[in-house]
Amino acid sequence: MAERGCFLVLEGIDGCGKTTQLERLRAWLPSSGLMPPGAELVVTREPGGTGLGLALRQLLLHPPGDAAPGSTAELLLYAADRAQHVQQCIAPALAAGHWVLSDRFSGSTAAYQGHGRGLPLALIDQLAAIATGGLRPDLTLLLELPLAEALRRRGARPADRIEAGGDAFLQRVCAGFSTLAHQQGWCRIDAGQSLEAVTAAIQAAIEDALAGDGCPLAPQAHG
Ligand code: Z5A
Repeated sequence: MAERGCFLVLEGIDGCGKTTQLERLRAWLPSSGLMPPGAELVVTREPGGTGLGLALRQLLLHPPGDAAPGSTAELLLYAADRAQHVQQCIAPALAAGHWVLSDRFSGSTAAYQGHGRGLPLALIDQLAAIATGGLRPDLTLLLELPLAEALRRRGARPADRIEAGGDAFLQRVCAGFSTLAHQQGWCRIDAGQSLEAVTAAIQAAIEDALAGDGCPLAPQAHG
């Protein structure tokens, strides 16, 4: 039976550069020498890593007419997306020995719905345990960027429903991510550097984390 694969997550406010760096990791990781022979890299995202998730993503970010969810319904929809994502995509890939790289995971719910919307973090933790079955990333990398720079990078692109929450909301999310990184031991990356420097910092952080024993399996990650 294959050894369980490694689960890596990128987190951060929108516009911090996750998508750009995810594509660079997609190219680099398989040739990095870190992945065992035969292991494939599954690159995915939340919301929207499954068929159900794509439908939920549309409802969450671009709801039609008066279909915008309130904050509790929003929390539950993100949890539903995650439950399906773990069950259908992440857990089977890890069990087969493949590596999974996800653009966002439970940390985003704690940051946006917890710190941003003000929903109770204890409730969010309980819901995360249900949605993930106890699965946690082996390594979470937070791309930290001041909100003003993230907004500048977003430029004239139209805001989705979450982005349209306003600067005070996004500032709470931004500060929440830093608090979570501190509390949960995430790896913090200065995303305000040049593209090349951010890429180098991410690669070095992954190599450091995986040095020696290979994938640093979190004890809770076997649930
Ligand atoms: N959400 C939630 O509320 N709760 C949850 O549990 C989950 C999610 C899972 C998903 O949005 C939304 O759902 C998100 C949180 C919420 N909404 N908000 N706000 P998404 O998946 O559509 O998108 P996103 O995750 O928010 O990210 P994004 O908008 O795609 O941006 P990004 O991936 O972080 O950045 P990027 O596209 O790679 O880069 C942005 C621009 O900056 C682009 O022009 C790049 O070329 C440029 N860039 C990137 N890096 C650099 C550097 N280093 N220097 C200069 N310019 C750069």
